Amino acid sequence: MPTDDRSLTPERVLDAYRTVLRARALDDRRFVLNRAGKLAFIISPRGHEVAQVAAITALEPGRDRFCLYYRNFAAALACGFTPEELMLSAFARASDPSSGGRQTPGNFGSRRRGVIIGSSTVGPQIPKAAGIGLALKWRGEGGLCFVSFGEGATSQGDFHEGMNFAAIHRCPVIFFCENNHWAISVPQRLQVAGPGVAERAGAYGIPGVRVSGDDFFEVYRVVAQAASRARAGEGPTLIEADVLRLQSHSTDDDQRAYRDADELAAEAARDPIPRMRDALIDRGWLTPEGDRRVGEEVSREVERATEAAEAAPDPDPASLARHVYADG
Ligand SMILES: Cc1ncc(C[n+]2csc(CCOP(=O)(O)OP(=O)(O)O)c2C)c(N)n1
Repeated sequence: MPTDDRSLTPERVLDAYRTVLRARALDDRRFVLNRAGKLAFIISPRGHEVAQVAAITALEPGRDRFCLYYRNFAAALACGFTPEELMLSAFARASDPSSGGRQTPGNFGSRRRGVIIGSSTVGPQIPKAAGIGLALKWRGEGGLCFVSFGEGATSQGDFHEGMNFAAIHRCPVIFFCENNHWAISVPQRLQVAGPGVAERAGAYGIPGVRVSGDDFFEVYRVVAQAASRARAGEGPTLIEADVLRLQSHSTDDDQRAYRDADELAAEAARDPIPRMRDALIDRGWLTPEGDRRVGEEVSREVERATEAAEAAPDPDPASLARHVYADG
């Protein structure tokens, strides 16, 4: 596996950029559909997209396992979920591949993509990932488990249990904390004691790395390095990606009620997507005209995905107890 950005071809990065734009455009559409009363509830990845897609780009969907959390909409796209599949989940349709419309959207699951479905509870994917990492180590096929969560989750016991277990058994796990500095309305200073999350790795004797989540190339680099360590049998790494929460916690929340208006405006001006676009233009990998074309293609994809998902049938009420009780 690559350990630096030299192996990132322009094609791979442009593909990742398209995924980032797809995530943003789909999410914007989901927001409008929610306000129109067509979708019950969604959690936005706005501000996290670049970090999420960069991380998954450094890994191997199909070989690796992914324990994603509810804000990982862009990561799910990078793992191979299609726009239509994610819209089916948003509309809670029968053909939603994650749960047949049973879970809240944001609980991503796909056996063939190695994405292990979670729940909306904060934290339990973390010890689960440690166990999956141990199983992958025993299998000896070089796969690893990537697990993501917010900084709020690091004050749960699950975080410490998962880190401790994975460190003791040198499990091939990447702990990826997306620190947006807010857990709903609770700021980091009331949630995370000490200077931050990355420092906590030292207590378990594993590397802890802090990275700017708006820098595609840096996030790719640190995740690729953590992957190399994991595949070489050197154990887990904790990565803390500093990101912005550019949208309220969920569509049921309004962050203007508890966040400073100037701070929100300043963060909106630091949107990571234009930064990624500019980096690609600077490298000569993208032109403004090419950017416009990708944007238009993505808009058409969103149209098609929305129409298909809206027209898809709801789950059959007779199947309500399926996967809850044994059939028959
Ligand atoms: C165990 C548990 N406690 C509380 C909640 C309610 N809850 C849902 S999301 C959330 C905030 C988590 O914040 P963070 O981990 O920082 O992730 P973010 O949503 O900011 O990405 C809380 C408290 C929950 N779902 N599960």
